Amino acid sequence: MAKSVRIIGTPTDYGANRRGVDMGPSAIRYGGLTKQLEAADVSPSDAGDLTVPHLATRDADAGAANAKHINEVEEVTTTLADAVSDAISDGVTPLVLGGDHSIAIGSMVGSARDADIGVVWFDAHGDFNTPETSPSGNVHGMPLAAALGIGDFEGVKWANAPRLKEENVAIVGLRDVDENETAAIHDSDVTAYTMSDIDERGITDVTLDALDVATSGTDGVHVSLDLDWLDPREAPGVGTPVRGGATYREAHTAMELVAESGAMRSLELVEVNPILDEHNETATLATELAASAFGKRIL
Ligand SMILES: [Mn+2]
Repeated sequence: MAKSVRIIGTPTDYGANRRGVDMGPSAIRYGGLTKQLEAADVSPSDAGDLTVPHLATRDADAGAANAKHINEVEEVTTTLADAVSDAISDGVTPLVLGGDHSIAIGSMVGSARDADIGVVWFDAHGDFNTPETSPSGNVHGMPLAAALGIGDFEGVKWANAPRLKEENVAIVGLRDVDENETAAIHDSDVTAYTMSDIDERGITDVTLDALDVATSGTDGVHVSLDLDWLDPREAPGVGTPVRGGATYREAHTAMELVAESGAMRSLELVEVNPILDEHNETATLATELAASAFGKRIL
């Protein structure tokens, strides 16, 4: 029987510094997501988009300067956590479409609600800032710290995903990390692989190690794919592109290994920004990578 997948659109840009990433879910759907998933022999159903708060005067109402729009981010992630948890309870794999990367807090909290989970985090950035350390105050640079209970998020309670352990979190593909983040990652039990590690050891070894970290003693893995993990030549439609990223084949190989592990409990595709994209190629690439993560093969 084909594996069932529930598509959950989360059209928000409250965590980001560039507008437009809230249109990511539409762009990814338009990029052929359903067809790609069917080619991976899974059975997709689309739950539509979650309701996201609308602010008429967005910039004037930014909330705390060191954690912008924290109340809106809290609302979105709380709604998303329930949607992810409900999908898993229904025996369906949630596929979350962002939206900026702040939504990952909700995905992880929801995925961890009734299980011990690991996380593999494909990203150019550490996403390990806190309101105390963030240079920008944009929450999309903070979701890993938040979900691990690191940092003071203005008393917001979603920051605690009590069943997510640092030793089960692996970041893959780092190449742009703030000084404070470097210290925080070193001080934690999170495992981090940089692009240099991928250069030296190859994507297969690094991804298999990351999956070992995330599956060790857990019930399953949340896979968080920030499209800025890829090189901007492959994925130009992202808010914070950084040169020297994963190639097209490296990204597919990593997702194929995720599928082979059989451990993926939930998946999210984030930071696709159609306003910054070229002919929707980043969104289309996201649909292809999702298919690989769900088991699509060349032969
Ligand atoms: Mn990110």
